[in-house]
Amino acid sequence: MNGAQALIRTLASGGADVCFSNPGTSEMHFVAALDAVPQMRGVLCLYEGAATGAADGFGRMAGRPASALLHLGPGLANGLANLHNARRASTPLVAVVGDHATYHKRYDAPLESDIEALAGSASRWVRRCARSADVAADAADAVAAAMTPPGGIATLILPADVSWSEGAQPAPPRPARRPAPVRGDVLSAAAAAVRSEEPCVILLGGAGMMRPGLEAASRIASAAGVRLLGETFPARHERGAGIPAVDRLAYLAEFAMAQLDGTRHLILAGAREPVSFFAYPGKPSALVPEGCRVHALTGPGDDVPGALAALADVVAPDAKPEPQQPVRPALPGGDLTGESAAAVIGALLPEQAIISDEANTSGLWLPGATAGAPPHDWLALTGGAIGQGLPLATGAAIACPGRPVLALEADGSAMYTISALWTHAREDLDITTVIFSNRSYAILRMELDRVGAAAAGDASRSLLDLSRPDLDFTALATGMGVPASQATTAPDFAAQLQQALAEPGPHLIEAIIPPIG
Ligand SMILES: Cc1ncc(C[n+]2csc(CCOP(=O)(O)OP(=O)(O)O)c2C)c(N)n1
Ligand SMILES: [Mg+2]
Repeated sequence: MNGAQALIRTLASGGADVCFSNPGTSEMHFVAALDAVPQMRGVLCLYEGAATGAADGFGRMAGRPASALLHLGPGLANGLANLHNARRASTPLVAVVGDHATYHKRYDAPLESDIEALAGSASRWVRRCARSADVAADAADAVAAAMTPPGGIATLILPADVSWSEGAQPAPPRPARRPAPVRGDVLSAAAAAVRSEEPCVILLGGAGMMRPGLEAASRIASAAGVRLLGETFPARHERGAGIPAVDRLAYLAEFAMAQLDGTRHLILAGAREPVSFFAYPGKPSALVPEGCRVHALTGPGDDVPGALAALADVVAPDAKPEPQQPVRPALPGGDLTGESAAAVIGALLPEQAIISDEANTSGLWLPGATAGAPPHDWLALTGGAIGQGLPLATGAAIACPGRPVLALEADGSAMYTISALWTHAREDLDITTVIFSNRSYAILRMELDRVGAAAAGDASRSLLDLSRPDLDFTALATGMGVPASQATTAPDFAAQLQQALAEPGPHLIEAIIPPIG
């Protein structure tokens, strides 16, 4: 067996059995090995950012790594923005980066570059395979590294001759490390904070945004003075009717500061200490209010739901979680706006939907409109690098066949990785994409004022404007095999969304809406 076959067998038996791929010459033996190893599903992505984003979506929903196959340094570099988002999401992911044959590197051929340097920026683990006899052990180590709580990116650099040389054998999966339980003294300190009855916020993040963590947190919130908040951009938030609701910390620092105002104890459960997304002249970066004590109930790799349940058992042993009641907005009439589009989505959201949310400014009303919809998963833009949403939907749909996926996409962000639509069609994925076509980088128009940059001229305006020409998303989608329509009123949008959700396979609706503000 050659190195590539042993590698793929080892990845697949370790659970990394989908490979989102954009191959090149140095990966041809990897590609050929897919025929010999049917346990591995190769999925072609037409841009590396679409492959890494899909691997992120898969990992978030499957709880096990997908792999991404990338072509040397330039292929990895094209995939880095979504690897960055995956890193911030703590997604388990194995990136396989093909390289020149070991003996070819010294010739400095055109694609030669410093792969390790690029990989190091997003990976928690990087290894270069040296020999085909070792490649399977390297792959098993990569899967284990990716799965080590809370999850992260393992990058395996695969020279072409290691891939094509014989003498390899698959390796068995390594046992996964379990999340660490909360320490007694940490638990006592958090319990004392809750029992102080001083204003206390539990900031939830990571695994704390899933149902078991939310239910435990909801029990704790029955204690006097305790409020719950969620991190601004969760990797995966289970929400909807029957699940305890939690508001997320606002993106805008002034709103987040208002949410945290007066807090004396901030308990971190799977979340980092809150900071402003950007610096603004004269405004603070750290959002913890003055005089507030921070209690880290969990650190990276700790058992977040377990810690919350242990805290609930101490401070609220008899409390029951308080589930969100089912409630939906009425279908609106009239103009299509961010607000009326959100009401339509809230009214029609199907059971067990997965939402890939990159709606940006047009998404302001979505959390409220969908809070009481049937239970669903909400995947946010964890690392702030736009171009995540369409690929993330690819991976989520492949991880969860049978569940409807909604990609809620701002127009500017959609264009970064628009080729993901082709993979939606190629793999016949049940993804409904809604493009919020406000023909602008609306958030940057807002930020222009907020950072105090004096700009009102045509030159600056034109850099934040997506018209001249208008993007034709229905043409882009149909050109890649995705049936598409355009909506300009709320009832139009409702009818088109209803139809798209009723039919299997991918659809795209371009919702023409005005920019906010
Ligand atoms: C990879 C990357 N490049 C650039 C940016 C800067 N950026 C932030 S928002 C934005 C435009 C967003 O426009 P759109 O997606 O249409 O959303 P809208 O603001 O209109 O709601 C840009 C370019 C970024 N966040 N990430
Ligand atoms: Mg826009």
